[in-house]
Order: sequence, then structure tokens, then C-alpha cells
Amino acid sequence: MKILVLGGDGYLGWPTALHLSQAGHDVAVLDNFHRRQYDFELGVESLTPIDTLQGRVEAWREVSGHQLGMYIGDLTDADFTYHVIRDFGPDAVVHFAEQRAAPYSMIDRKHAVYTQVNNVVGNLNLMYAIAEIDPSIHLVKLGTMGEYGTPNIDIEEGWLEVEHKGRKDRMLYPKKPGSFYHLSKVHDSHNIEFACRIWGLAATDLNQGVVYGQQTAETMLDERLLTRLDYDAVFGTVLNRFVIQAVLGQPLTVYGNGSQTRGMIDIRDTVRCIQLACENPAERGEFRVFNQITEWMSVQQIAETVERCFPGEVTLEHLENPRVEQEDHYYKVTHTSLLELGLQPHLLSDTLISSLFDVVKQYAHRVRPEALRPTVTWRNPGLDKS
Ligand code: NAD
Ligand code: USQ
Repeated sequence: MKILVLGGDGYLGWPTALHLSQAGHDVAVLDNFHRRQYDFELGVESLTPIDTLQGRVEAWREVSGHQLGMYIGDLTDADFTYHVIRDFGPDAVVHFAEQRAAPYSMIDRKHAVYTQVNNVVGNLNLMYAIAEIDPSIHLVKLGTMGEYGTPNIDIEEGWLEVEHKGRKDRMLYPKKPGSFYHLSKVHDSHNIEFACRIWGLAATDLNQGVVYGQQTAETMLDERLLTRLDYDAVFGTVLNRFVIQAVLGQPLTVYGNGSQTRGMIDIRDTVRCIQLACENPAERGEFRVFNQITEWMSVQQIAETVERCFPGEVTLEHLENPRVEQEDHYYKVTHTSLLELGLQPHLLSDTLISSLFDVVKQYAHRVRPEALRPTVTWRNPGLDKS
């Protein structure tokens, strides 16, 4: 298949592009390098040193013999987006290319507006380009488990059978997201469902949980193929941060009482899930939703797992929660679709955590420890002025 990976310079887009290429697909990557710019803005950089996109593509050609196409530009530029869809002519487009950090979207009005414009407009341009140029292209869109929030009923895969006053309907599952970033994903999901319904597009929305890990079979082949690993309090995700904090001898920063629970997935399963979604496309007119997680854990359990695996002393520090989020809540998620397509999950193991310790130890000198402490809060900005 011809597969275009949008956001192909990012944490997940890069290893996914390699995985699809290694599986024999003809792959091109697209990126505008905003992720590298956020690092300049925040004064941090990926824990792992990452090569330029051009250097990575060249390294992959040397290591594997496979060529990756490359498009540099911004999805919010409609002319560019249309050009790429025409020029590459993909069978499937995997869309990772969004601003993805909840804290970044909550810094202030400017960052909230940037996040929603970037994500919603980029996705709309893409939907229109597909609809006008070739509506048979399968859109594989990265959504997030955080679209659902933490409802007091089981979370289904995108849709809910509802019975109300004696009548029944199949409705989009109600959403209760927890940041302006997570809201942007809800807006995307609604826009894509609408496009499937009215234009007959074929889409898979992958509501992915928090990803952990750094290495995949392909990125391990050469140091120039490493993917990024974020540790700062804005872009670092919880398990990766806890591993890095343990190695640095810093306390693991559990927000609030730590009983908030999140769906999780190993990066090796992420790349496999994308492959499964591409190779088993949605039907024309179908808005298909998969919950892309393999297990769920509370933040406290994640911290305790890291503490248990680390061969040294680890302390846990319960910080006042900078986010407004439910801590004690019900959490049960249906996630059978990807398993039915053949996913064999890597559940969180001591071996994985130990291998992450090794990666982190190698690059620990690159960390700026101040960046580990959370500074962005979810409080009403008006309250700060009074
Ligand atoms: P990332 O920030 O590392 O990668 C996203 C890439 O998209 C970056 O390289 C960025 O430069 C690019 N990009 C952003 N806006 C763009 C635009 N307008 N045009 C072109 N390129 C643009 O993020 P990631 O961790 O690899 O996440 C990828 C996707 O998966 C995101 O959509 C995210 O919401 C979703 N997701 C991530 C996680 C996680 O734990 N990392 C979990 C669930 C879902
Ligand atoms: N948390 C801590 N301590 C930390 C960091 C986080 O207790 O040092 C807690 C947070 O309060 C939150 C949970 O851990 O309850 C998860 O936080 P996170 O930063 O790991 O994840 P989140 O903000 O939800 O965002 C990440 C990705 C995002 C993706 C999402 C999947 O950045 O792109 O969409 O995970 S999900 O959470 O399922 O929505």
C-alpha cells in the first residue's frame, strides 16, 4: 500500500513510518517541525538526541534499503495539503500531525487557540483534500482516550446504544474531555464522522491511551533512527517521566492522590495497531472507532511499578494536582477491535521498564532538571489576576 504518515518527525510518527516501510509498504512522511519549535520555546530538548528528518530518512535508506518520501510543510496550508495528496496518491493517510500536549494547550489563551486552530483546521483541510481528490483514501486518525474523560459507565468503542423513553438509537459516545487539547480531538472526531456520513469517506479514529517506551524493532537498528523521548512537565507523558525521574534520583511527581486512571499502550503496540488499521481498512461511509489501549492503571500504580523495578532508591512525591481532573473515579474500557484484528499486546513489564532505564541512563546528562516540575495549571486565569 502507499501510506502517508502525517507528523512523521514526531515521537510516534517516525517509528510508525519505519514499521510500515519495513512491512513492505511504500511510505512518505510529512511534518512542519513545530514539535522541534516547541522545544525551543520551552527551553528543553528530547532526552534522546534526534537527527534531522533528512538525516533520518537517509539513515533508513542505508540501513534497510527502503526509500521514504518526504514532504515538509503545514497541514493548515490547504494548497500544500492538496498538493501532497495529489502528488503521493496514498491508499491510506495516517494522521498524527497535531499539537498533542494537554498542558501546552492550557498555558494561556494563545496556546489554546493555537492548539485548536492547528488541529481542527489541519484535519479539515485533510478531509477536504481526500474528499475532492480521492474519497477512497482511508483516513487513519489519531484520537485519544481522553476524549471520553472518566464517565461513571463503561467506555465503549466510539459508539453507544442508547434507549430513551422507549426508543433506541446508536449515538456517538458522549465526550467529557479534560483539556483544550483533548477537546480539539473531540472536534476532529465529530468532523470526521460527519464527513463519513455525508461524503462517504472511510475513516478509523484511534482513541489511543498514554504511550510509553522508546524503542521499536526498527528504531533499534541504528542510533540515527532513534525517536524522541520527552521528559519535561509539558510534553513528557507520565510513565516515561517517572522512569526518567527515577534514574535522575528525583522524586516521582504523582499529581494529587494518584488514583486517577488512564489507558496505556507500549510504543511497539502503537506501530502495530496502525499497521493493522491500514491493512484492514474501514468501509466507505464508515466512521470506525478503536480504543487503542492494552491495559489501564492508576498514576499511583504506575509510580509504584517504576519504584519496584528501579535498582536503587526511589521516592514518590504527591504534588497538589496542577490539573482539574477527577481522581477517584470508575474506569472500564472496551478495547476488543484491535485484538480481533490480531494485536498481541506487550503488557507493561519489568523488562520493558528496565530497558527504558538503560536508554535513559545513556542520555540522562541532557536533562534540565527544572523542566521536570509542573508549571502549567488548569485554574481559571482570571483568578490569578485578582
Ligand atoms: P509529537 O508532537 O511528537 O508528533 C506530532 C508531529 O506532528 C510533530 O512532529 C509536529 O511537528 C507535527 N505537526 C503538528 N502540527 C502539524 C501541522 N499543522 N502540519 C504538519 N505537521 C504538524 O506527538 P506524538 O506523541 O508522536 O503523537 C502523535 C499523535 O498521536 C498526536 O495526534 C497525539 O494526539 C496522538 N496521541 C499521542 C499519545 C502519546 O502518548 N504520545 C497518546 C494518544 C494519542
Ligand atoms: N501525571 C502525574 N504526574 C506527572 C505527569 C502526569 O500524576 O508527572 C498524571 C496527570 O495528572 C494525568 C495522567 O498522569 O492524570 C496522564 O498525564 P500525561 O501527561 O501522561 O497524559 P495526557 O496529558 O493525558 O496526554 C498524553 C499525551 C496526549 C494523549 C493522551 C492520551 O500527551 O497526546 O492524547 O496522553 S489519554 O490520556 O488517554 O487522553
